[in-house]
Formats: sequence, structure tokens, C-alpha cells
Amino acid sequence: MDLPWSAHLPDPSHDWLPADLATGSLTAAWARRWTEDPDRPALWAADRGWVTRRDLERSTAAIAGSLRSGGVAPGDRVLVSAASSIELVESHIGALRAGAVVVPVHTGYTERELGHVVADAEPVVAVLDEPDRLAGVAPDLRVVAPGSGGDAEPPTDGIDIAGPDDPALLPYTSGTTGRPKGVVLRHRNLVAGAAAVVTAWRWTDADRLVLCLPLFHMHGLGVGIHGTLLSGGSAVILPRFEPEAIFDAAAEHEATMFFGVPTMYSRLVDHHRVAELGRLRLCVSGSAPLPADLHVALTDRTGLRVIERYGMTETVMNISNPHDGDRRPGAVGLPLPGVEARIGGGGEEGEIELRGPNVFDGYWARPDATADAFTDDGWFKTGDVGTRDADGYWRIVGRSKELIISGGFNVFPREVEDVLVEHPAVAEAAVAGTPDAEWGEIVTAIVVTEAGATIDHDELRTFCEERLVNYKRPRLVHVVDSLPRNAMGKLVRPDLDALARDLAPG
Ligand code: MLC
Ligand code: AMP
Repeated sequence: MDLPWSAHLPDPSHDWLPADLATGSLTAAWARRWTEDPDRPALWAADRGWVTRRDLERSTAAIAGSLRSGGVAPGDRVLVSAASSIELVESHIGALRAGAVVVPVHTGYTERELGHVVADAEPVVAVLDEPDRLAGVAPDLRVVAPGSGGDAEPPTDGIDIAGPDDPALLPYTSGTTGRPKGVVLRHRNLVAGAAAVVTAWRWTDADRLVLCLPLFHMHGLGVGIHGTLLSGGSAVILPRFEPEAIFDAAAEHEATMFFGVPTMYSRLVDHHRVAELGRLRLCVSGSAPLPADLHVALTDRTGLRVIERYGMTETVMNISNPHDGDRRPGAVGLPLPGVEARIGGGGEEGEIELRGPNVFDGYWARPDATADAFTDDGWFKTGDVGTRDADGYWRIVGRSKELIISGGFNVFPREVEDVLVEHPAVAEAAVAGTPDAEWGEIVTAIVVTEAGATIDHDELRTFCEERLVNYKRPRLVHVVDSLPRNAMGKLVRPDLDALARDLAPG
């Protein structure tokens, strides 16, 4: 099939990446940009103003040197958890230039959630903007502030040593067991993932991105930051999603692009300044389904056709609506350069399976989970159910994995259920997603109480707050006499989803 962007690729086959990118690390690809035209602006934040490519090259080399001289060896893990800032990005790049593996962690994680990641990834240093966050979990772990070491003299050797096969990122994602797994992404996976969208979206060094996505997930980090650095473009970093700040930043800095999750677009579409998005060259939506009516409403109010794309922690970006061609509401588009997609089992509808240079090759220290994630012939099983239109456009029509997506964040029911059943009044718990116009889905808990016990909803909320980051906490809690289970005692998830919908208020 002739994809809309294939004419622009050096080779539309599997070996489409230019040789220097295919054989180099992420940091080597960025370094070429930094030396090309060093005075060009790279990143902006309110407290720093514009930082140039030269500034970034220098500070990140210094951070890499200070990590190395502080005992960080190639392959060591560096946990990074901080609000979006230039310093955070500098530490991320510095750790990669030191040859370390960055473990990005949500800033709202509780000690319970942090404890698992620390025990599993065994980081040697943590970059935190709240230095005491790990006090109860890993009191002896060395903690440095974001950007720390950036003022030192850059070293002359010992950095920029990672090659394409070396691990670069270890983000955590849950699954049916409820115990989050580390996803080992190598430099070459991240280069391929970022280069694919840079190519497909015609992202150039003239582009300027308004970036308010959190920088501890693939969307903000692997696409927003890595794509900016690879394209040689620039980014305006905002610490949170705030519509007025987005419109102001876009106008003041003459931005050309905005990336967001559907919840952000659902808020922007009703904003009195929404038409200002129409001044941008490109708006991209991902991380969760963009409802077709929201897509159409955005076009009506801005004149812009949002590009919806489909990605995943394990694969960076997979499928996208085209830049030059039909951006189809309700569809995620066509496989990105280098990516192959098929329907498992070969039917009309089924689990989407993927292959390509962007796809990871294993979970951290979890050979069983790794084996389960791939088919015998080496394709990654996404757990997303898809169909294909006659002209090749993919649609995601469901999920075969147990997953709730709320505001673009993933919630694995088992993880929340495990917390709920620890509560003394709860005998059994099941968690489902209730459809919601703003959040996509909201987390709903259905519980059976211990004999004679009653649920104090405020107290249960506090119990969850102490153990779960905000987006995983149940918004709705229903008490029932029994949960829908099959003859084997297993929860019947579709019946549970229906129950959650029936019990939803209104
Ligand atoms: C915040 N809250 C959420 C929530 N985010 N609840 C459920 N789901 C969420 N996603 C809570 C807050 O703690 C608060 O609780 C209440 O909701 C209202 O808060 P808010 O101020 O309205 O929320 P806000 O801070 O504006 O956050 C909304 C958001 C945020 C959409 C900006 O959720 C967000 O940044 N989402 C982006 C997620 C993302 O980057 N995903 C990429 C994953 S990578 P209370 O109790 O205090 O009232 C991936 C691969 C790919 O999926 O394809 O990209
Ligand atoms: P994560 O593991 O956080 O990277 O989330 C990846 C999951 O987000 C995918 O497996 C999909 O279920 C979902 N996802 C990402 N983009 C889209 C999209 N455009 N439409 C529907 N689901 C999406």
C-alpha cells in the first residue's frame, strides 16, 4: 500500500531510517543538532526564558560528568521524578549522556507506588524536586535536584558512550497482575519512535511546540521532548495544563504545534479562546480515544483538523493519521514509517499486533511477562482491539487487556482492587471504567463488605489517597451483595462494566 508519507522517505521499507540515526544513540542524534547552529533557541520556561542549543549541550554534558564522577556507571538506573521544567529535561539528557537508564516516575506517586519501582529498578541516584519523597522508601538513596551539576565544567571524556542497543529508558506500566513492570526501551527504539513522527508530521526545526504534558510518560517525554530535540525545533514548557497559559504561550512565542490528550481537547473546545488554536500548524491528540464528535467540534471551532495517533509505552508511536491526507475522525490512521501492524488471528477484528524498530524487546527482569507479550513469530501483542477500513486506516474498537484510561493516564483495575481489599471493611472488590465525557473513563469501584461491616466513604477515600496516585483513586464506589463471577470464581469483566454503567448516577 502506498502510504501518504512514503514518497518522502529515503526507503519506505523496514530500513527507512537514515543510516546515522539507525546506528546511533538518541543523544548522538541530538548532538548533531546542537552543534549545527548552536545559538538557536531550544527550550523555554517561565523562570529561565529561552535556553539555546549551546546552553543545553553544555549543561547536559556537565550533568553527565557530575553523575559519572558521582559514581553512576553506564547501565545504572537514574530515577527521575519532578514537575516539568528545563532543569528536569537537562537532568534527563544528562543521565542519558552519562550512559544511564532513566526511570521516569509520576510526581504524585505514593510511597507504596514508589517503593515498588525503587525495589524493582534499583536506581543508584534519584533526581527529585521534592527531596524527601523517598525518605520512607529508600532513605539511603542519593538524591539530587533537577539540573544539579549543570554549572560544573563539562568533562572531556567518559560521556556520550551509549550505543543504539543500550537501554535508555525504563518506564513502568502495570498489567493484569497489578505489579508494574519496567519497559526496557533502547536508544534505537526511542530514535525510531521519535523519528517516525518527526517524518510523518513534517516536524522541522522551524516548529515550536507548546508542551504542557507531564514529562514522565511517553507522550510528553518520548514524543514532545525527544521529537523536539531530534527535529531541531523548540518547545515552550508549561508546568501544567492551563488553557489561558497555553493560548498566551502560543501567541507570545509564535508556536506552531500543540500535543494533548483528549481530556485536554474536551476542555479547550469549550474555551472562549479556542479559535486561537487555528493559528497553529498542527494539533495532535493521543494516549486515549479522541471521540469523533469532539474531533469534528474542534474542526468547526478552529478550522484545524487534529491528527489523532496511537502509541504505547512499549512501542513509542505506532499509527497516525496522515499529515497530508484524510485525518479521519474516530480512526487512528496508518502505520507510521517503519511500523508494521496486523490483526492477531487474521480476522476482520482482533488484537492489534506490531513489529518495528520502535518496539521494545522485553520487560525488566520479567522473562515470563516478556514471553507473554510477544507472538511466537515475534510480534508485540498490544492488548488493543482493532479493525481496518478498506483503505487501510486503523480503528481501535476495544481492549483485550484489563485497562481503564482516565484523562490519558492508565489505570489497571487489579492494582486498585489490591488496595481496596486491604481495607478492613472490604471483603471483595472489583474495579471498572465508567464512560465519561471529560475523562474518557472514570474509575469505579464495586465492593462487597465484610459481614456486619459498613463502608465509610470518606474514610475509604483517605485510605486510597494514602496508597494510590490521584488518577487511580475510585471516583465512584458502589456497595453490592455479590460480584459477577463465573463458575470458576473469576470476575466477568464485561458484566462488571455493565454493572458499573447501570450503577452510575444520572
Ligand atoms: C487529575 N485528576 C485526575 C486525572 N488528572 N483524575 C482522573 N484522571 C486523571 N487523568 C484528579 C485531580 O487529582 C483532582 O482530584 C481532579 O482530578 C481534578 O483535577 P484537575 O485540576 O481538573 O486535573 P488536571 O490537573 O487539570 O489534570 C487533568 C489532565 C491530566 C488531563 C491535565 O490528567 C494530564 O496531564 N493528563 C495527561 C496524561 C498523559 O500525559 N498521558 C500520556 C501517557 S503515555 P481532586 O480529588 O483533587 O479533586 C501514553 C502513550 C501514548 O498513553 O499513546 O501517548
Ligand atoms: P500507555 O501504556 O500509558 O503507554 O498507554 C497505551 C495505551 O493507550 C494503548 O495501549 C491504548 O490502549 C491507549 N491509546 C493510546 N493512544 C490511543 C488512541 N489514539 N486511541 C485509543 N487508545 C489509545
